[in-house]
Amino acid sequence: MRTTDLFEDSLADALRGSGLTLLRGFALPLGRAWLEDLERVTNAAPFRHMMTPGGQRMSAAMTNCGTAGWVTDRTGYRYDRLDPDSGRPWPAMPDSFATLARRAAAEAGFEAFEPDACLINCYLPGARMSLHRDRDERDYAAPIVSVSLGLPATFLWGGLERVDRPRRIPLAHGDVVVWGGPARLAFHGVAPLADGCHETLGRRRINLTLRRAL
Ligand code: MD3
Ligand code: FE
Repeated sequence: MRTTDLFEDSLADALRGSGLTLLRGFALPLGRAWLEDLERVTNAAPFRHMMTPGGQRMSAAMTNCGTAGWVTDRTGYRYDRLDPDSGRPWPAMPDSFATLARRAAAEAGFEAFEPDACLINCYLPGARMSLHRDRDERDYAAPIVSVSLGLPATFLWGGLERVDRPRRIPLAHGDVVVWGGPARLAFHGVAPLADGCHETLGRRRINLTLRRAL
């Protein structure tokens, strides 16, 4: 559709040189094996609504795989090698996840990206993520690769200051975003998820972020 093309063209202009690379449909087609890997991880380490240091439950449910996982509780945010719910290490990162992340990072100009952490967010209709920066990782030189699955969402991309008005970027099933360089410490969030039903994932959105944490 022509209006879509115009939107995508002006978005591409805004993204040029920003450090944010949008790879539409890069994760398509997702092999069956890929979704089975995801299910294996979420069976071993089920989604849970973590507590923020301020005492609020997060509206997106989360889990992790990899050497380290991102966690929040009353004491703060951190990467932890153990799942606090089970006391065991997080499930290993499936090769299929690391391979996709490496290919996407290379496409965006980041060679030799080796993720050691994968945060998996699950949004039901109404769930959101408020504006924040990802700054619990040790080395900001590594990019973050995000894979969107299931229901579409509106991604909010702010500037380097909290007050910068965020740009709204629609993300659909299979879209991959790579953030690095000047965009690495940008404020970002997710608008409340609209209701709907995705043909393979049902009434939810799942987002994976592959990171170099340790
Ligand atoms: C921009 N997740 O888990 S991923 C998060 O869709 C998170 O679930 C969102 O923000 C989600 O921390 C957005 C895209 C993303 C990830 C990291 C970024 C965007 C970013 C780091 C810097 C700038
Ligand atoms: Fe984030």
